[in-house]
Amino acid sequence: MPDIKDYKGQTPAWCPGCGNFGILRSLKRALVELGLEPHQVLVVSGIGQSGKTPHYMQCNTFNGLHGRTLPVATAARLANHEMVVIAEAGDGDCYGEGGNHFLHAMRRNPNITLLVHDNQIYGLTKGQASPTTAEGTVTKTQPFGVPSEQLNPVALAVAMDAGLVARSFVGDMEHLTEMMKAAIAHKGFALLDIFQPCVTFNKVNTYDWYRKRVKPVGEDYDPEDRLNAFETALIWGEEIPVGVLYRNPGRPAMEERFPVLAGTPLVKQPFDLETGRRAIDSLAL
Ligand SMILES: Cc1ncc(C[n+]2csc(CCOP(=O)(O)OP(=O)(O)O)c2C)c(N)n1
Ligand code: SF4
Repeated sequence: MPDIKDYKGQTPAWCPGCGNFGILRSLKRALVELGLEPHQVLVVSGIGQSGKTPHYMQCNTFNGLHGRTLPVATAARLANHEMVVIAEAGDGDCYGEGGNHFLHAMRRNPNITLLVHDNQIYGLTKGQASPTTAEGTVTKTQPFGVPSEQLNPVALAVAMDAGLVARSFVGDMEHLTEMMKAAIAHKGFALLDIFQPCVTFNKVNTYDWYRKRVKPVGEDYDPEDRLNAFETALIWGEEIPVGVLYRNPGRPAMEERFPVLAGTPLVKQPFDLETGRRAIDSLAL
């Protein structure tokens, strides 16, 4: 049985009180509770405070370019469909720089879990507005207030018929761990948008701000009712629903659409250098 200590990586350099600590702890707990050993897991990230997560874990890891976590995660999953692939991203990283990849990952539906550390700000670069920063918010680079409308990532994901769409808050680590387990267990693309207070650069969306608003969906909530899920995803204000907001277990995962991936993972298939060389030569102009 795996133990949480098996996943221990470098000591985090996040600010004391940062919401990222709760995400890191919950992820390790979720993996252990699912019985996954570090060698079975790949954690991929882009750039940002969220992007440092792989440094703080002991498993297969890859820290890539800003906004590019999803293409790397998708390619890794196609190369080895036995690997559990977790993509970590910030709200700026995923919904800003990586917005195009976010849309196309939802269309393709690879079996990966996307954890968005949604602190509603660019943390690493010291507090510029991100796509989820509320309109009108004053930041160092938007001294007259953010002029654009706030992106609603969960409504967008329901509209895109993403495999699983969930939201949680680091202030309730039990809930967060359960949501991570549901996202990882889902066969297909799973988005988990996580409210992660940036205690240094976001003085609006604090632990208290979230605590007053987040409200788990009830036991009788049906995540497979897409119209209701869309209405629920649109609720934002004094009350913000959290939980598995939408699920479509019927969509085939990307891997299932390629017959070549049905059996042995590509990384375990024999590689013939001569065939590879001929394929490359045939592409040369
Ligand atoms: C293509 C590109 N644009 C901009 C940057 C500079 N940059 C590094 S981190 C960062 C902000 C990260 O914010 P976010 O993705 O919200 O993550 P957080 O740090 O809040 O976790 C930016 C703009 C970069 N590294 N690459
Ligand atoms: S700047 Fe914000 S997101 Fe970055 S480590 Fe500090 S509290 Fe966390």
